[in-house]
Amino acid sequence: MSDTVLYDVTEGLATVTLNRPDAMNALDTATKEALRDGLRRAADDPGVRAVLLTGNGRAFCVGQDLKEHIGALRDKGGDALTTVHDHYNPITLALAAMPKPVVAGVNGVAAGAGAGFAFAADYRIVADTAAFNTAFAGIALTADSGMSWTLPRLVGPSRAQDLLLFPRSVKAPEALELGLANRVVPAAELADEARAVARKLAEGPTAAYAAIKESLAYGAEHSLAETLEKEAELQIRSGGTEDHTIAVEAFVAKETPRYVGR
Ligand code: T3D
Repeated sequence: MSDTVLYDVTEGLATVTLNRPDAMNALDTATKEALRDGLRRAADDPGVRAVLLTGNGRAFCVGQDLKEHIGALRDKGGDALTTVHDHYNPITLALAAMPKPVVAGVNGVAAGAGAGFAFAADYRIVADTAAFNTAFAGIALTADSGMSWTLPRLVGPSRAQDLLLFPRSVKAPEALELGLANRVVPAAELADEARAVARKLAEGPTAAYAAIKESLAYGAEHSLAETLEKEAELQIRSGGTEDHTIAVEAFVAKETPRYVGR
């Protein structure tokens, strides 16, 4: 793992931290590769039951490192034209299709692909000093990192058009109002609160969470009748987990369930 992305697993929670604070966690090639590989590792590790994605320093992530990018554009080399396929798409898919919950602890500004990654997470807890900025049109690019899919689903098509055509920094209170943030907390409390939310999910019924993610993604693309069939299939799978029996036994006994994550 590169030192620009830190990876830690503690008690079932994988914390993936973007660690280029002096560059506002801009995504150079090494960072994109390490982030992609770290998220895949978290997805494949059965010991990981939730993922927290956050950043060190004053930014969450300002997207593509434009200082690296301009060199690649001028030289007609580097990964300027291939990075969406090689990095942004796999990272976004790893987040969205992660078979366990992903919390974005948005410690500061999230711009371009950085905002796209936060939007692909399942829960966004946001520092009151943070902001989201789609940024793409500001450098004559279209949306990537899944933003054409996630943003209209979060805020509706009209607001998505506005935010993509006229990029601006949407500060935390407005982000909460629009549905870009699930929760806003004082900046000094962001790290602890984000860890607490992610830890609570890591102690939860992992397989049911995976089924909920699958069901929501399916429902977004299919008819009600098809979604009912999918729900039935996923409910049979969820009902067969050890965690379901543990939960019902605990309910009947008026105890707190201790989930095993399968
Ligand atoms: O082919 C492809 O690569 C496609 C891939 C696309 C993926 C993308 O993510 S495209 C979008 C790239 N990101 C942006 O366009 C965002 C650019 N940044 C901004 O608009 C603003 O910096 C922010 C709104 C994010 C924050 O504004 P503010 O006022 O808080 O900070 P600032 O003063 O603008 O920036 C502080 C420093 O960070 C500054 O460096 P300096 O002057 O102190 O040396 C600035 O240049 C640097 N910085 C900010 N964003 C980036 C960056 N450096 C490199 N890459 C950046 N993306």
